[in-house]
Amino acid sequence: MKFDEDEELSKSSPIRKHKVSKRKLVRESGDLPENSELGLVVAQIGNTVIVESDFDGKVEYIDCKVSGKIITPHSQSNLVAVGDKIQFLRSNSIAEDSGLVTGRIVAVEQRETYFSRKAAGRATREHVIAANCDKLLILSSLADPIYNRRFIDRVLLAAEFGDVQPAICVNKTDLFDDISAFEEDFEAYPKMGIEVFFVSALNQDGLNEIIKFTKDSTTLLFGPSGVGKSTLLNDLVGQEVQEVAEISERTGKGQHTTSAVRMFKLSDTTRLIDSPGVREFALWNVNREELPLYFRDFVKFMHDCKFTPCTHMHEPGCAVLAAVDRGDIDAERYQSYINLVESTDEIGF
Ligand SMILES: Nc1nc2c(ncn2[C@@H]2O[C@H](COP(=O)(O)OP(=O)(O)OP(=O)(O)O)[C@@H](O)[C@H]2O)c(=O)[nH]1
Ligand SMILES: [Mg+2]
Ligand SMILES: [Zn+2]
Repeated sequence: MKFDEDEELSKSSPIRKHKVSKRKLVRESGDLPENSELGLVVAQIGNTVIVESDFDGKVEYIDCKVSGKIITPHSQSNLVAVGDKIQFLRSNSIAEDSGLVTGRIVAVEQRETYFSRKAAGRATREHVIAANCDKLLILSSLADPIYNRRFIDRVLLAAEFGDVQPAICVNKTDLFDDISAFEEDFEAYPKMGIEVFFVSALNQDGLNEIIKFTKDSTTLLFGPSGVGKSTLLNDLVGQEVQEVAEISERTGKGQHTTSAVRMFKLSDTTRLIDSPGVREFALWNVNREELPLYFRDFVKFMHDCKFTPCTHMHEPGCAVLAAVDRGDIDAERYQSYINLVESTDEIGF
């Protein structure tokens, strides 16, 4: 099993991924080697995992591989993700690319939270983008590329599945004189307890709310390519730590500039994770019956449906449909629900 299973990521990675041919022996439990050390995965670049070790305040970075025996409770997803707490064994060599001491990951701890999707491409497996993050900032933009509410709603659900607190950041407000129509389009979210921030990362406008949201937690920035994730991250870090690139003139889309998931430490308690822009986002492990429960804005109406179970699609006396008709449930949210139900039909859940 390869641990870097993201085709999109490997295609655009400057460091070519070489096939992991060596077999990995994955076990759910077992004894750790005596001299293993605790570390935190802070970056994943192709087959290389950068691990931060903090021993009595002495911070060090180790260039690790995942090979040989590994103990992990997550054998069904990628074995290692940024944010994972791991045990590693140090070796006495220096990595050519990074100049760091090398090591080997021997165990991964149980993930407290995670943000995952169905792996890109044809394979059906889970791809955990980040583990143990407290919050998720879904980045989108008013134009170049224009936001997609279907995408946002799917990502919100994935956050719910993994127990990560989501918020929505709508970037590039500088491109419009009047953004009131856009603000209206996002009105449904604050009503269900999901914060929405309208910002211009370029002009550093509206960032205070984001600083407040991310303070004292680990936050993953996630969204399509070109929406300004790395621009915003650089603003928040206060330095140009991540490369930023122009939108393609030909397609009006981003150019997949960021190619690796990478964590940055702003203070002892605040961390941000930048991630590569994705082309598609499919949910992992959607259960059709449970789906409505994850639509927070549907839940309070569902109890009044005449039939149980109710798919909220066509049943007479459906309270969710009635709420959509009255405008008490946002029509676009309902459309996202329908799309998801239809996609679960296709994949046979
Ligand atoms: N007008 C405007 N442009 C912005 C803003 N934020 C970012 N951009 C531009 O959008 C382009 C893409 O920005 P990036 O930060 O590289 O986007 P990204 O989301 O990190 O993209 P990937 O790494 O490819 O996923 C760059 O040309 C930025 O200068 C903004 O607030 N307003
Ligand atoms: Mg980027
Ligand atoms: Zn119903």
